Formats: sequence, structure tokens, C-alpha cells
Amino acid sequence: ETADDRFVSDLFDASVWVDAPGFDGLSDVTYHHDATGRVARIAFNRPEVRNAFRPHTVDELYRALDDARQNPRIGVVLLTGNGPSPKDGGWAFCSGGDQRIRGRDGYKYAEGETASGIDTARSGRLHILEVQRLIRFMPKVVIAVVPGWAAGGGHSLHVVCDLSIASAEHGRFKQTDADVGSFDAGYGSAYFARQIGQKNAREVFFLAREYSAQRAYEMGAVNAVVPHAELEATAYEWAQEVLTKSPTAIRMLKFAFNAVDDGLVGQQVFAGEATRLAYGTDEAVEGRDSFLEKREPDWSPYPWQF
Ligand code: S0N
Repeated sequence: ETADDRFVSDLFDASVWVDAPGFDGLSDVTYHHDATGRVARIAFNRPEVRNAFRPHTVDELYRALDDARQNPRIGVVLLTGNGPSPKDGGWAFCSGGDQRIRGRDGYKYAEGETASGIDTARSGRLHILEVQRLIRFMPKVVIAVVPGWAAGGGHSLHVVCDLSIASAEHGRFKQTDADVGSFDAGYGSAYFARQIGQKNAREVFFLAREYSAQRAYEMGAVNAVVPHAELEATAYEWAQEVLTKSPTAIRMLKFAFNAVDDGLVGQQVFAGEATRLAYGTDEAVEGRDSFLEKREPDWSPYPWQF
């Protein structure tokens, strides 16, 4: 294998990453683990269209993210975009839905598909929203590593990530939804307003202006702005720092941060984790055992704590 074979992006450090096992043949995203198997790097891999996603991209992204979610060693996922574009050298995190193949009912065709060959049960599915929910509800820290444009649905993905780090030189933010008549009225907008305030969020959506990484930082939309060449190394350092923390504390905190905006679903997710913790207590074991042994439970060792 040559260095060229291992090339996925100018910012990709081949000494850090190995191919994620079981993911041969990806085309629209790349998926790597670090040598310790504790950090995942998932990247949009369509730099010639500013990393716009087509349905197949979303399928691959979902599979990679779900694999990271289910891997008990992985604590942090870096979500980024490969680059630069071979056409013009431009950088992107993600520019949202591929507008060339957007039909009246959402996406009608993936490239190469014909109308007769399409699975009508899948057409028009905005399954990028399933990706958003996966990021939102996975009990790991997902960091948006933004080397260039985050626009449209790509902007929404950075919004839903736990943390965002952007390239000082090339990081750009723009919410084009109102320009192209394709809007994210969920996390991408309403939750974004929770992050940066109503006035700022409405400006971003209603004027669809371009914002530098520095301006996005000032608005509270990103956590850090770093030199382009140091972007991925910085994100990896942040990941290492997160990995020194208690997985349970991080999980409970992520779900606590979410719960206030996620209604009963947020409560359900948080409460599920509380139940999981309770199962580990002698008190819960006594409840189970008393049932199985067909006797009254003895709660006397367990105080009504205050
Ligand atoms: C990102 C922008 C601002 C970058 O501008 P810049 O640097 O001037 O580059 P361009 O010359 O514009 O782009 C370079 C090449 O890349 C192509 N390209 C860029 N973005 C896309 C895209 N999203 N889809 C398809 N192609 C894209 C350009 O065409 C150009 O190609 P060439 O060299 O061949 O001319 C700027 O590019 C920009 O504004 N992009 C569009 C951003 C956008 O509006 N995105 C969609 C917004 N909406 C969503 O994402 C919502 C979700 C969604 O779309 C969706 C999801 C699932 C199902 C349906 C939908 C749906 O659309 O309804």
C-alpha cells in the first residue's frame, strides 16, 4: 500500500488512522479508527460538490455512525469533510442535500438510478434527519470538524454535533435553506436558536448570509477556531481529553443537556440511563430476587435518602 492509496484528505494524518474494520467499498464517506480504537473519524468524501450528500451518502454515513455508536471502545467521533476539491481547491464540511438530484417529493434519484429502477418506498425520505437523531442520541461525544463550508443541511449537522471546531482560513457558515426552498425546521433552526439566541438564528436563516469561522465563534456557534493545518490534530487532542473522563458522566451529561429541548423523548432517553444505573444497585437486585423467590421484598437496608 502506498501513501497515495491511503490519501483521503490533505488534513488526514495517515499515521493516526486505520480503516474501520468491515467497511470496505465505501464511496461517499470515509470511516477510520485511531490506533487505540477509541476515536472514530467519519468524513464526507465528495469534495467536488462541497461534500453535498445524496441518499447513498446518507446511507453510508448512518452505517458508519451507528457502528461507532455500538462500539464500546469508541468514546468520540470526529465528523468532518475530506478535501480540497480537485476542481478548484475549495474546502467543505458539508453543503447539505445534493440539489442536482432533488425532486418534487424529495430525492427522486440517486446518481445512476433511473425512474423505473427506484424504490418508491425510499424516495422522498429525508433520512438525513435519522442521522441527526443518531448524533443527538448516541452517548458519545461527536465533534464537527469544519475545514470549509458548512451550508444548508451540512450546517444543521454541525449544529447537532456536541462540539464544533472550525478552520480559521476556510471555515464558512451559511444557512441557504430559505434560498433553495428546502428547510430544516427542527434541530437545524429551533435548536440552533437555543445555541446562539433567537435574533442571531433568525438572521442566519432569514438573510442567508455567509459567516466566517471567527464570526460563528463570536455568535457561540462554534467552540474554537484554529489554523487550517492544525484543525484535525486539534480535534484529535480534544478527543483525547474527552477520553480521560468518566464515560457514564459524559453519557448522563449529554442526555441531560439534550433533555430540556427534547421533551418526553429527552426524558425517556435520560430516564433509561437512570434505570440502567439503578439496575446496578443491591436495592434493585432485591426487587428482582424477591419476585423470583416469591417472597415480600425486604427494603429495610435501603434508607429514604434526602
Ligand atoms: C456551499 C456553497 C456556499 C459554496 O460556494 P462556493 O465555494 O462558491 O462553491 P460553488 O461553486 O457553489 O460549488 C462548487 C461545486 O459544488 C457544487 N455544489 C455545492 N453545493 C452543492 C449541493 N448542495 N448540491 C449539489 N452540488 C453542490 C456546485 O454546484 C459546484 O459544482 P460545479 O463546479 O460543477 O459548478 C455553495 O456551493 C452553495 O450554496 N451550495 C448549496 C447549498 C445548499 O443550498 N444546500 C441545500 C440546502 N438544504 C439542505 O441541505 C436541506 C436538506 C436537503 O437538502 C434534503 C435532504 C434530504 C432530502 C431532500 C432534501 C432537499 O433538498 O429537499
